[in-house]
Amino acid sequence: MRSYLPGLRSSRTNHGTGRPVETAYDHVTASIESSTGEPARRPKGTHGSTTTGSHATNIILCKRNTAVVEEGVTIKACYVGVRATAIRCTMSLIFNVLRRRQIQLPFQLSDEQRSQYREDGYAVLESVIPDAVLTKLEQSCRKVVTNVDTRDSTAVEDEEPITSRAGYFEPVHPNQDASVAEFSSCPLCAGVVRGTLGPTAYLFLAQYTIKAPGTDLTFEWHQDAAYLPHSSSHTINIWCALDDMTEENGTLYFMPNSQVGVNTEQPGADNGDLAAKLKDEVGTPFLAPAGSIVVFSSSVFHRSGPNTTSRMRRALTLEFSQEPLLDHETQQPLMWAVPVLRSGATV
Ligand SMILES: O=C(O)CCC(=O)C(=O)O
Repeated sequence: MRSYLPGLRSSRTNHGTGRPVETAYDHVTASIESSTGEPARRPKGTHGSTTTGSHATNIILCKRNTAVVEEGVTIKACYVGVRATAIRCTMSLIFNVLRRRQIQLPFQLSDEQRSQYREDGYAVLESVIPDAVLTKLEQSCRKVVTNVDTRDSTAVEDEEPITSRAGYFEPVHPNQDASVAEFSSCPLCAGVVRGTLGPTAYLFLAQYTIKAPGTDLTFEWHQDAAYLPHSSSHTINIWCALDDMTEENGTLYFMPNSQVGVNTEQPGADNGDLAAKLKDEVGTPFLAPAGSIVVFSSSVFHRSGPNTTSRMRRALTLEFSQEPLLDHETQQPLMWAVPVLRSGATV
């Protein structure tokens, strides 16, 4: 009779005595008894059933390393149960390892993404953030919103608490947020940074950029680099969609191949952003599901529209530089300088 588990011997007669044999195996033991307390017998011609007429067969996982098996009684039912459990455990183990590995595996931009970044100044990576990671970031984002709302509800401005916000632009330092810390140094981010910025990188800002439902909060055409006039360092923005990004909810738009020079002399727009000459241009929208990333050079022109939907539009932006951003006069850091990559390896 064939064995159903490695190391498990099937029932058999003790040669010579004709008595049941003790069958030892590694992980489980089983005794099969009928409901009368008598050892269960498999009717001739049947194979491995757990019930035999009125004799319900109980399978009991009991003492380790010993199974008393009546001559001629199959323990196939037991094998099947144990096998199913073993398969379930193994599958769950493999699944968990793979799920964790998804973000632990080295990540590289594809050739297409590299050339899009080189030519257009930005590259789109659709649905690259694993679901489990996305869930953690959403939770972290929700916590930030709750904290801000709590702060606002107790703050007094002109004697009145702030009751509504058009948007939230809240920095989240990795030292204060484990999900952001984990994500900003994960192989996915490291791969994107390496493929765009190079082998040495510092995180100088991480923030949630959230547009409240039904707000006309917009950002006119601008270059992020225009806000870093003291730096000549190449910088990038890894903009991560926590929600599906659509034209209706205020996604980003890019002006491809506009990453030429940085004009810090642009006049300020109403909302304080630096407006560009591109004022009447629409640009190319970033339309992608939650869990997607658009990585862009800080000198490419981009803008974003209003959120006309009934739901928040949430993103996490991570900004990296090739070297710490220092004030030229004081040599003091202008922003954070969290080392992320050194000689191509994560710090
Ligand atoms: O999130 C947005 O809508 C605008 C963000 C932006 O323009 C930026 O991060 O530079």
